[in-house]
Amino acid sequence: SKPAVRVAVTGAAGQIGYALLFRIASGEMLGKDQPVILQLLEIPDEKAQKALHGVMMELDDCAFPLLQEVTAHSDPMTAFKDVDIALLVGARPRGPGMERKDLLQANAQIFTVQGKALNAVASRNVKVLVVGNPANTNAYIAMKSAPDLPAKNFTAMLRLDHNRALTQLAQKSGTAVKDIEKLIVWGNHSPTMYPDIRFATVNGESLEKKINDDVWNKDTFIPTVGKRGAAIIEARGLSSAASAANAAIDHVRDWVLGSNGKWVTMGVPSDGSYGIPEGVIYGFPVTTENGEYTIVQGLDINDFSRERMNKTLAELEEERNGVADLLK
Ligand code: NAX
Repeated sequence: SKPAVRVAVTGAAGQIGYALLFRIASGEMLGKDQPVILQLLEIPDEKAQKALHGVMMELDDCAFPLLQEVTAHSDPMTAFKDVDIALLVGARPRGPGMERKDLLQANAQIFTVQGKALNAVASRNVKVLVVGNPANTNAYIAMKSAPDLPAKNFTAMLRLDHNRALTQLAQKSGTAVKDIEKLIVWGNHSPTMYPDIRFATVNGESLEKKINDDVWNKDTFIPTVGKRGAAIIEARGLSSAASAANAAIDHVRDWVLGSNGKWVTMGVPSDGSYGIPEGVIYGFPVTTENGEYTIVQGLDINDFSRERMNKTLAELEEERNGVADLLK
């Protein structure tokens, strides 16, 4: 059988971790013929480590045929040793009275340390997905902290936004999600993101024409996708977890196994495409093949789209400026 792939997951005792680990171990992320080793990181705190061991007991109790080994860590230098894939889920949540700037700084510290650890000990071709918020800026910090690794291997999760948008579109148009293609979510994983339906098709026909409701697009669709995370918190009393884990599985599966020509949204370091400054981790339409993604080129950007794309870019640049001192 194939040699095992080493997968690190941080924040492994958290709620996304709980929805994610069992699906990785069952082969839904890397394939039903791909053995995996899980290297799980949690904070050293006794309660977190105890909870992590509880999750590992449950992993044992699933007797997953593909799960070769599971290890628990409190130090990224051991957790990331030789990993091929790193899912950076753990992050500092916003506490009471915490300002956005404090949140950025606290997370910048975590992702500096983790970026350096990846740089030191991970596989030289490690694929990194940052889920922990602010995801794009955390990915940027980790990338900048890992100068010996390929920058293109640092990505942020926009796939949940993409999937949320797909279902909104399918419901509005009375079509099936599986038939919708060429949807894009540009920019930051935050309410400023821009879900762009101009190129989307359903069974090859223009979805925008089929829906034919510009007011719905601007006043309902775009804000609904942008505020979906808050709506879930309002309804559930907890933030999205199963859907976030599902999106992480989708992101990595497509990256590793290929999207078969389909467009998917990934937060990736810009190469300057569409006027987005190089290095900014930004949601782009990509196709994936042979373990590499390629940004879809040649799309026409109209005034409305440019304005939206600039707005979400401005927020990312502001976040980056807020942590610039830590990256010197
Ligand atoms: P939880 O608070 O349930 O779990 C997070 C876990 O991470 C905790 O167990 C904590 O001990 C651990 N942790 C914190 N700092 C760590 C560190 N330095 N190293 C290792 N572990 C650490 O949060 P959960 O609901 O699982 O969400 C995790 C992150 O995902 C949050 O930052 C959240 O905002 C973010 N999300 C991102 C989404 C996206 O689309 N990009 C959507 C869902 C989610 O909101």
